[in-house]
Amino acid sequence: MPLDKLLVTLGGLGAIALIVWFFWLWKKEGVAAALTSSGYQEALILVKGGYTPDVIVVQRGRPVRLNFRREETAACSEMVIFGDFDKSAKLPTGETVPIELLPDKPGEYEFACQMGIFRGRLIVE
Ligand SMILES: [Cu+2]
Repeated sequence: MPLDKLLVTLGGLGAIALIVWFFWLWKKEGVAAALTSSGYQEALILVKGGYTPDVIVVQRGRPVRLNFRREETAACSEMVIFGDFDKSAKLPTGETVPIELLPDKPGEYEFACQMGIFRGRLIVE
């Protein structure tokens, strides 16, 4: 195949890939926390084999309350740690444990179990 034809073919394939990605694969990441009447941005996070949801989106400058509910007994998820906010909490099985944060800078902040196996992210916009 001559070089110019090859380039046109490759260009066409690239355009198709871009279109497929844009329409079918691209979606906004994460779950937005709900603003409650108390002024908190709240989200419930299920802890079972990981965090569900594992990406939570909040707005900066408003207090955030993340309610962790652990529904397993595996030692791995015993604690949740927010290193950037210097916060951690024990998560007894079957209890809902709130973690309150005040994110004042936009960015992405990781949270994880004590061994760093389960991971999630808090996106501050
Ligand atoms: Cu762990």
